[in-house]
Order: sequence, then structure tokens, then C-alpha cells
Amino acid sequence: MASDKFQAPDYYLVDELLTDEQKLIRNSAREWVKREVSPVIEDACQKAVFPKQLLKGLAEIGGFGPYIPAQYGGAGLDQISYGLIMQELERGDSGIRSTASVQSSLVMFPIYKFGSEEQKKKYLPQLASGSFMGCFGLTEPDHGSNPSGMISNIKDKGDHYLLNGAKMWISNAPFADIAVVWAKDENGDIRGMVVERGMQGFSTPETHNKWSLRASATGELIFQNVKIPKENVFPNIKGLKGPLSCLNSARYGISWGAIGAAMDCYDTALRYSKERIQFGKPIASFQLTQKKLAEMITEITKAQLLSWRLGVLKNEDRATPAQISMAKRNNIEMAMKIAREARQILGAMGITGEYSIMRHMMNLESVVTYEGTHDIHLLITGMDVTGINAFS
Ligand code: TGC
Ligand code: FAD
Repeated sequence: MASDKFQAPDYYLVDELLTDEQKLIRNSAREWVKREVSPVIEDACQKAVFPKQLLKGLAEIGGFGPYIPAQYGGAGLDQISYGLIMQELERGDSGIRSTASVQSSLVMFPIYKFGSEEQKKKYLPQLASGSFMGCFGLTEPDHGSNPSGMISNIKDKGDHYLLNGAKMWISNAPFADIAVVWAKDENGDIRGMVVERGMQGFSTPETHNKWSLRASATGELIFQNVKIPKENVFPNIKGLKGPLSCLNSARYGISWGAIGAAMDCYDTALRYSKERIQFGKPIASFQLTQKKLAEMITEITKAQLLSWRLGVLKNEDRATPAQISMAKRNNIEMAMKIAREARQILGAMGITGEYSIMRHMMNLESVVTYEGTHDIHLLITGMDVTGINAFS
């Protein structure tokens, strides 16, 4: 890949809305991505391997559990800092952001929020340092948008539960040390639990042949009579609101992440358009190129303000799930459109791995689907404003 010349756009001086600490955290993540991610990501993506050597650095920049309190090994940061880290990571690659999102919002968050004191002490510090990696099993082969229909189940066997079922499309599954898994108990209540690699009957086959998120490892979780010690089940949550609360946190982070991908595409296209000469002039001098660039920076600016405001509401514990859905949906659609337009500005060069745009474009096809599809988030907004459920 060409050397990383990224310069972050900030048309409305959104930086002035950030605290010094937030800027410091954002800048150190930005520098780390430039130094460690950009030189290796294209190759990892082409080879479809997750660059595991990045895990230590990800932990050091606070990428694992940024808002988990320091007493459990987290960085104890606020929600805007969390969002900014996700933005910078996805500027590098959605797969790197995915790994951090899953570890932070889908593994550490539920253990912190719903776990026993013993579970918190056992897992959180190791997850924060990256010496333990986690994954999150909600989706099943026959239950994606509708997780309440899940068939994975636990049966009470006295001193332990017996877990059976399967989860599909699970980020980080192939290498995770632990999995936060959601399954129904004998009363039909959804329960959360920690399943550890090595437990008999638990396997994690990798999913191959993806055209998207190639630098992220995706797999299945298969449970065949897995003995789950009772102390591994979360004591403080029952029902679908457990996993959905985790999704609120991850979806919020993704709304920032999408801005990172869009900024990278815009910045690449802007620079290229000033350098590429056709008909004796830089292509940036043609009105149609300017229209594309002007619309991109407008949409990026709107998305920055949306996520920043959502971050303020999250810090005040006032952000609603429907507000989060709106930001996730809007910002990903924005990033997908910008990736397509930016790719056109680069002409044929846009399809090569010399530039990051096509990689972002392909990645965003997963991002628009996971954590609730584009249409599911639209229906969440529709239900919020009308009071009528159009899901079923
Ligand atoms: P519904 O009847 O509406 O709700 C059931 C209970 O949950 C509560 N609830 C929420 N609680 C917290 N946060 C939310 N966002 C919540 N939404 C609903 C609700 O109040 C109710 O509570 P209670 O106390 O009355 O029991 O549920 P439903 O079955 O009708 O489903 C609603 C729907 C469709 C919106 C939901 O199931 C949904 O969001 N579906 C999409 C599934 C999804 O997003 N899956 C993501 C899997 S994880 C993933 O993709 C990780 S990718 C990671 C990466 O690599 O970055
Ligand atoms: P379906 O639910 O079958 O939906 C197919 C289509 O039907 C979509 O367009 C959808 O919008 C539409 N649809 C469904 N219901 C309705 C309705 N009521 N009204 C209108 N339209 C509807 N899951 C995890 O649990 N953990 C992970 O770590 C994880 N990582 C992932 C990584 C990748 C790379 C991918 C691609 C997915 C991952 N997922 C993960 C799964 C993801 O959350 C699901 O793919 C997603 O929730 C959609 O489910 P589905 O693919 O089964 O699609």
C-alpha cells in the first residue's frame, strides 16, 4: 500500500468540542494506526489473516475496555474517548475496530455489568491487557435479526449446566480464549455465560471465503453437551435485554468507526484528485469531482456532530437505544456512499490495494449488516416515532 499520508478532516472545528484528554487519546490512537496498522493491513486483508501482532499495541492505546473502570484493568475513560478510539481504528480497518469493539462492548461490558465480583476479577484485567481475547455469541444459523428465537440452550444438572447449540458469524471466534454466550434456560429465559476454550464439546471452526472484513477472523461456536460451571453464568441478568444492552454500546462505537472509514476515503480521494492530471488539469478542477468532494465533507461533518452529541448523551446516561440505532444506521450509510464516490474519483487505481478505499468499501458491507442490519435500525426508529412495532 502507498505510504499513509492521512490528514483528518475537521470542517466544523469539532476538535474544539473535545477535552484535552480526549484529543490526546485520539491522537495517540491515530499515530498508532499510522505506525502499526497501515503498513500491514493490506497484506493481512489480501491473505485473509487477522494480524495478531497488533493485539498488544491495541491494549496499550486503551482499545480494550476503554470505559471499564481502572480497578478492573480498564482505562476508565469517558464515552467520547471510546468513540474516538473506534474512529481511529476503523480509519485503519473495520476489522481492527471490530476486534476492539467485541472485546470492549460485547465481552468486557457484559462481564462488568452483569457478572459476579469473581467473574470480573478473573476475566476483566486479562481482557484489558489483551492476554485473554473474547468473542460474543448471539447470532445463530437460523436466528440473526430475530435473536429471541434462539435455540441454544442450557439444562440444569445440579452443580453445572449442560450447553447445546451453535452460534454463527462470530467475530474473533477462531482465536478467542473465552466466549460470552447467550442461551435459553429451561424456563425459556435468555441467560449469559462465559465459555472457556478447552471445555470439552466446545469448538470454533473458522468461516472462510469472505470478501469483506478479511483481516478479521470470523467463525462458529459449536456446543455439544458442554459442561458450564454454575459460577460461569451471569447472576445479574435474564432476558434479551442482556445481549441487547451490550449491542447499544457496540453500535455506538460503530457510529464513530464509520466516520473513520469515511474520513480515510475522503482524504485519499481529495489528495489524489489534486495530483491526477487529465485533459491538462488536476481532476479536482472539474465541477463533477468537486461535487463529490463537497458532498463527502458535508456528510462527514454531519456524522461527526451526530456521534459527538450521542457521546455527550451517553456520558450523561441519557442516550436511548433508538438514538443509537439512528447514528449507527446513518453513519454507515454515509461511509458506504463516500467509499463508492471516492473509489470513482480514483478511477482504475481505486480498485487496487495501493489505496485503502476498496478495502473500506468491502468491509462496510459487513458493518452495515452486523450489530443489526440497516433495515432493522430503520424499523427501530420507525417504532420509536410511531409507537408501532413493524418487526413481526
Ligand atoms: P423486544 O421485545 O423489542 O425486546 C426484548 C427486551 O429487550 C429490551 N430491549 C432492549 N434493551 C436494551 N437495549 C436495547 N437496544 C433493547 N431493545 C429492546 C426490551 O425493552 C425488552 O425488555 P423486557 O424487559 O420487556 O423483556 O425484542 P424483539 O425480540 O422484538 O427484538 C427487537 C429487535 C429486532 C430490535 C432486536 O432483536 C434486534 O436488535 N435485532 C438485531 C440483532 C442484532 O443486532 N444482532 C447483533 C449480533 S452481535 C454482532 O453482530 C456483533 S458484530 C461485532 C463486530 O465484529 O464488531
Ligand atoms: P437475517 O436476519 O436473515 O436478515 C436477512 C435480511 O432480512 C436483512 O436484509 C434484514 O434486514 C431483513 N429482515 C429480517 N427481519 C426483518 C424484518 N422484521 N423486517 C424487515 N426486514 C427484515 N453475530 C454475533 O452474535 N456475534 C458476532 O461477533 C458477529 N460478528 C459478525 C461478523 C460478520 C463479518 C458478520 C457478517 C456478521 C456477524 N454477526 C455476529 C452476525 C450479525 O449480527 C448478523 O448477520 C445480523 O444480525 C443479521 O442476521 P442475518 O445475517 O441472519 O440476516
